[in-house]
Amino acid sequence: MFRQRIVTPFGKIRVITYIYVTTLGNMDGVTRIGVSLEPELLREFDDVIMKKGYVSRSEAIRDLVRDALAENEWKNPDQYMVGVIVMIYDHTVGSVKEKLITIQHDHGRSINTTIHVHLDQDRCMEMLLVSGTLGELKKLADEITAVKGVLRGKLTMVSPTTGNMHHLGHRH
Ligand code: NI
Repeated sequence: MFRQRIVTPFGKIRVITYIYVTTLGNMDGVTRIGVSLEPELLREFDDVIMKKGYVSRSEAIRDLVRDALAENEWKNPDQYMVGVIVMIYDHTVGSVKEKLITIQHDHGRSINTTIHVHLDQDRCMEMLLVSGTLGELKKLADEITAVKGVLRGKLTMVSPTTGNMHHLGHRH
């Protein structure tokens, strides 16, 4: 039995959980393992993976493990990445629009395209197609999500060399 820390991509449930894993056997080229979880955590997990359309827990856990391993690859801030920043903001809050435009001009060379959608009377969704180093893109996403009035921000990056995908989410 060993302890494995897995970072889940499901923002609303516990982000970090400890799963105790026991090897049960090795058949058909896969190793079967047993996972012990608190009942409440398992209920939340089942709920989320059902809504996401997973047909089995194994498939969901495999994706979590792949995400955790891919995340581990991206410790190099100089790694070139392409991605998208999605944000929801309330344009009636203070000077949110001016602040967001200033930040975007400061990072102009990392931003290829922006798409703006007016969601309702107050809320806007904006998507930025970005490319640059991991460090630059994280800094840009952090600056955006720190602006008062930005309700939700998410950076999704793809490594062009491996095709691995990486998410960084923020909620205020
Ligand atoms: Ni708008």
